[in-house]
Amino acid sequence: MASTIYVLNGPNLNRLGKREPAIYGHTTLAEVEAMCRAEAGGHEVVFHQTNYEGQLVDWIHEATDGEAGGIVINPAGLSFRSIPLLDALKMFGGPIIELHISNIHRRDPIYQHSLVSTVATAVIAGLGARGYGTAMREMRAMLAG
Ligand code: DHK
Repeated sequence: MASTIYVLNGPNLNRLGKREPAIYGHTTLAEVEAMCRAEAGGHEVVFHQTNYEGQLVDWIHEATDGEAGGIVINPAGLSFRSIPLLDALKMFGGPIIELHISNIHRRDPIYQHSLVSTVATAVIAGLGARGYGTAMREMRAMLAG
């Protein structure tokens, strides 16, 4: 049976589509979820979004304990300062793709250093919401070995 891919989204991403569309576009989170499921290639997808750091940590523990194949994560604002999130990801044994809709390296300095990038297998930033589809395709390739 194909392994499970966790797609996890951090704070404020529930507002996609109406949140700073000049930066994040007009695609809604529901449309992002549909894109991820369409690109899953037979893998089960567990798709979540939360505005709470501890909930994200709990889902990473769930993925770890459940031996999920891989994690695609947009940590949003938690990318830059969350040690608990970083520590949880360090316990996950599979590939991790960090995703940012915007190119964080062209933004304000507070957005330019992601702690999550220190444990991510790969980082996608700046492709807009399409980056989720890219991440799913690359995760499939990683899991196919
Ligand atoms: C999303 C957020 O909510 C911001 O806090 C990050 C990221 C960028 C994104 O581009 O998806 O800085």
